[in-house]
Amino acid sequence: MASSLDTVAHDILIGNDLGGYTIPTKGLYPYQWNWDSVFVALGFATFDLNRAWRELETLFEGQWTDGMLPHILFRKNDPGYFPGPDVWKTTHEPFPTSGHSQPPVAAIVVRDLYEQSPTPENAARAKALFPKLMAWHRWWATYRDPSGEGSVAIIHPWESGRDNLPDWDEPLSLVDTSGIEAYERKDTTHVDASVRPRKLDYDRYMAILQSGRAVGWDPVKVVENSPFLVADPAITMILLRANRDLLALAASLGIDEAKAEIEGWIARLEKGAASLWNEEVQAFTTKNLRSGVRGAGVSSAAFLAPFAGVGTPDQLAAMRAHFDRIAAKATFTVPSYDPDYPGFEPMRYWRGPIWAVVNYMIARGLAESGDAERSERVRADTERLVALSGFAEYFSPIDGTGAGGRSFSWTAAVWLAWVSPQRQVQAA
Ligand code: 9WN
Repeated sequence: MASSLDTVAHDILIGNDLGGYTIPTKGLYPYQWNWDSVFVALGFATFDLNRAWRELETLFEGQWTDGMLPHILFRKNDPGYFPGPDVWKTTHEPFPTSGHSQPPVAAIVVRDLYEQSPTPENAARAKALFPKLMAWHRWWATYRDPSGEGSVAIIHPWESGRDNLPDWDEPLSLVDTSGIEAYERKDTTHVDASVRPRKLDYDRYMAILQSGRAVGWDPVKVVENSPFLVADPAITMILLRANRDLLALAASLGIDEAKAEIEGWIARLEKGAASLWNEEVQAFTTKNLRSGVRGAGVSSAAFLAPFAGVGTPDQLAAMRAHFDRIAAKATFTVPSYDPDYPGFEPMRYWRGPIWAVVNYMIARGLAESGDAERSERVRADTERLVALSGFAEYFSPIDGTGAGGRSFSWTAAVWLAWVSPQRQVQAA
């Protein structure tokens, strides 16, 4: 029997469904977001597989002709969010979007949906999405790893999905904000400013946005012109994992002609991920491609190595040691940033708080690599967090306080798909 939290999670998804697409939460985020929608599809798949496919299909309506899948789809204007379509000034039709992407988790979930029920109808839906996924992954390979070295770069902290991570502080400090237009934030009218990025961060976010807009969002010029260009281990590992799933999907669907290209991407990304190993930190960390400076602390990305299938035995042992140290210190796992690092802030967005979707990917990788114990620790912690603070956007790893938006779609979705004790019974 479904628990009351299962019912609440179900009702959150239904309540945030605006008709074929789902917003992350009312008020704070009134549009369709890229990786949110993908996790939302996983949640819908637990009770309405047709609706789950629909979420992904509507998401790809935002895809650009160059293959890029934007981080926000502005289907109708909502003055409650900043920066909206009038600021981004992109030219996508039939509705505007933002100008850069977000973590490429879609192929992972398309494979999940298809394998959940490999009927001819679902094969047709997966086949229709397949070339769109190829185009998006090709866009990453072409424009965000132009040197072919394999690590994938982002041009904006928003593109990472981990917006104010301490690792962005150094690259952001090099961004000149003297030419930014006057602007008014809306996020802090919805939630407390102490749990959101600081004003200085927003000024820099706006300067980078303006640098992309100035070159008409041309994918080559955006990279040349951006004052921020950082190789991100999380994006690199997620894309690697997504390519592994895309390859498996191609095999199940009998799409042989894609095989060699995807295998080429995988080989490149394996090298790229390996190049982000930071010997000093004993973890995979960011690399500022403008200054060469490496991220100096352990972020949640470090624990995505098993999910991506990367890391030598020694590197994975170091990862487990970091996990155990952090798990002993924090009450709940996995903080977005190391609590032993000076930049750690338990309530401020991506500088410490726990995000259920990141926990999902970390735990899935740990389980797949045979580490049932740590995987279960992450799941059980996520269950305790939701039981304590509801379906919040994120949670303090120290005392479990919920923060940011409430009735949050992806928290509800991963509850249904993974955290719920009922789900564990079904999976057993
Ligand atoms: C900017 C929607 C999104 C998530 C991101 C998260 C937050 C947006 C913002 O909300 O970012 O994209 O305005 O703060 O950082 O990961 O996709 O839930």
